[in-house]
Amino acid sequence: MNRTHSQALQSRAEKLFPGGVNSPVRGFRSVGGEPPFVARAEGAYLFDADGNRYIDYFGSWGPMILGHAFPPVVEAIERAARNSASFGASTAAEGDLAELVMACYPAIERMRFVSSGTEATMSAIRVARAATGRKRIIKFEGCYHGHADGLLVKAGSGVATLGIPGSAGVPEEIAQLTLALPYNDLDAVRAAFNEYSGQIAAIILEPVIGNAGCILPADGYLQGLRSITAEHGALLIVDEVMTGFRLALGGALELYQLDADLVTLGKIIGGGLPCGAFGGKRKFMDLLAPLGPVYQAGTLSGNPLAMAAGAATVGYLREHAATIYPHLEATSKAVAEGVAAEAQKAGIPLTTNRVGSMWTWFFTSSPVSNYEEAATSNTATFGHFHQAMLKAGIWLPPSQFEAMFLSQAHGPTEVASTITAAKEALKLPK
Ligand code: HOZ
Repeated sequence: MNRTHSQALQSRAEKLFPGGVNSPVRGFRSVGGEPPFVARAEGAYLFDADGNRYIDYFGSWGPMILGHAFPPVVEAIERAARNSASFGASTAAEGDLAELVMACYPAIERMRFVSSGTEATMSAIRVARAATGRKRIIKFEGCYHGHADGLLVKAGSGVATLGIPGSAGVPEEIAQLTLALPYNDLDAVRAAFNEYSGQIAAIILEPVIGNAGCILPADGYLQGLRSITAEHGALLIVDEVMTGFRLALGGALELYQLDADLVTLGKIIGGGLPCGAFGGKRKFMDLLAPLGPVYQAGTLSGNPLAMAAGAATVGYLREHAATIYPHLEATSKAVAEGVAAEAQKAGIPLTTNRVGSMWTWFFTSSPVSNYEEAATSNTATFGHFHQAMLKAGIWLPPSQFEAMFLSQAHGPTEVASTITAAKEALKLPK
């Protein structure tokens, strides 16, 4: 596979950006090999600067559920752009997307748009602290909620990928306010509420972890968190940046019949443009300025292009939910189980965790129900697998600790090519 142009672009990027990238996991440091530079994408396929074609299994890390350059989304962005890219003033488009979101998320009575998932989680925590007058928060090991200071404690995604225990530059005083507990362990949560009685403002979690690889909640775990927070007067913040509109139209809240005080959204909600949102119970959201004392703002919040792309995406999902979600489920099941069967034939220990169109192949024989177990994966084997798949034209997320995603544009052809490629890629060097 010729990668001459990508290599030249990488050399230039290394002179411009730390590590040659604008977001750490894109650097391929944990899997080895050189990252191709993307020139364009269509449907289920990415095309690099040298014209090589890849089946895309990371979908811009989640947003591209309808496939790349999906015509209704492209047209909506084009239409909006003709009216100018930004106003910094209210538009009808914000209400259009908000109504769609609220129709899918009954837990959201009021919401606010921001420009990223990081802003959404950071703002939701500020609201929770204001609502309770408490400082501490609970998060779970391996969950990633963006890169705000207090949320990088034992975080997943690039933090786990690069083996950074916390982040330099985060003051200890801030990190200490975050209690990082093992996921899927209600006793640990009860113990923390006893130890820090009256001090915990909120629990924030990924209802299905995507940022330590895909890790599912045990039966009753999410409901358990809901009861514990209610009992202790703390808020439950469900971070659906990754799972929102992906696991179901109403995300994990719908799938697991869960209620939340606050919900954070990103990725799919912007149809591939920079967009996030947080929302929830009115009594909490009305604490925000200009109604209340919690300050939060953004020049590009509710950006008209992002609103248009988001409304085209969520609107399409809503209209076609009855066919899209079963298709995503069937295609993901076929590829996830097909590759797992090849690993079994090759005698390679592999644990597959999947819910809908989100999954991870962990190179370990043990079940994976929390970050500690995910960390038993053989990351060198994952790196070998990743490189071999890329050479065969299959682009997986470049980390053992990220989830795979597919889109409505993936189908039996892509599944068959992926399984064939995996059969070869799983021939590991002795
Ligand atoms: N934090 C993102 C994955 N969980 C990575 C974003 C990116 O590198 O684009």
